[in-house]
Amino acid sequence: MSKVIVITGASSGIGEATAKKLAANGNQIVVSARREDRLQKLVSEIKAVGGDASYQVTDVTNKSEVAELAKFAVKTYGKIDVWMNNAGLMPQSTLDKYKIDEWDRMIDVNIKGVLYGIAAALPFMREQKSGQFINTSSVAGHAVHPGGSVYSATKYAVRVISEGLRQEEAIAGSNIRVSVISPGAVATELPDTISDPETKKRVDKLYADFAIDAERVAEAVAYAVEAPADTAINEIVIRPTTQH
Ligand code: NJP
Repeated sequence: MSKVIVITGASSGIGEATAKKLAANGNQIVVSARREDRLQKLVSEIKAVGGDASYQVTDVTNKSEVAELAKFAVKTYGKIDVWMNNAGLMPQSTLDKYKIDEWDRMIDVNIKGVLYGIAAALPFMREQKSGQFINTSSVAGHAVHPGGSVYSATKYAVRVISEGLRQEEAIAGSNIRVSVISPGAVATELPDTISDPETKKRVDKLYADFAIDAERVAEAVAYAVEAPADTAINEIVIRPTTQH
């Protein structure tokens, strides 16, 4: 059955690939991010192959805009079946580089953006007595490496918030599922956010050596979305076979 699926951070990478995959599977997709030209192009591409998609420009660090995104989805398609909190950035560096603005930015987008998404969509899902959150974490939400402390902290937070939400909704009997997608290296624009030259060089090499395509992650998301309603796929960790 067709689902209404909202995706943040859909202007590139994993979000874009997931929008295309879920649209191809017959769902109605609302894509959002800050770059309107990318969103317009994506919606045109989906429609060109017979899919159904709309976009709304949204900065996930702005809670009013995130609330408006949920209202837009309900106004356009009548409900929200799935909300994918996917927007994120990864300006990694060692702590002694004191990139405090980048720490703030990661906390604002990767953690607060997810919380704003939950606050925006949960009331509609509670009302419907059904729904699903897909929150993009990372293998960095399972382990920390030098240069990745703040990014990892944000991705651990996504897993903790997701698990708390899962337990709360299970107790509430709201029929709302929570799924975490934790990718390893995926070939996207994510490393472009790294401003520290040393870290950039290391991450670029790692991605050149073994990053997998975003379509692989999109297939994992589709699996979680398409699982029977009585079954919650709570986390999928997906990484290149050769990533250690
Ligand atoms: O990266 P990229 P991915 N408000 O850079 C958006 C996680 N992950 O697809 O606003 C709203 O192509 C940005 O859109 P725009 C990662 O942490 C990835 O890899 O137009 N949106 C773009 O659409 C992240 O959570 C890997 O600039 C904002 C999107 O975010 C998720 O996967 C590994 C925004 C980023 O797309 C998707 O990232 C891993 C804002 N303020 C976890 N700021 C990997 N690729 O290897 C950014 O473990 N965006």
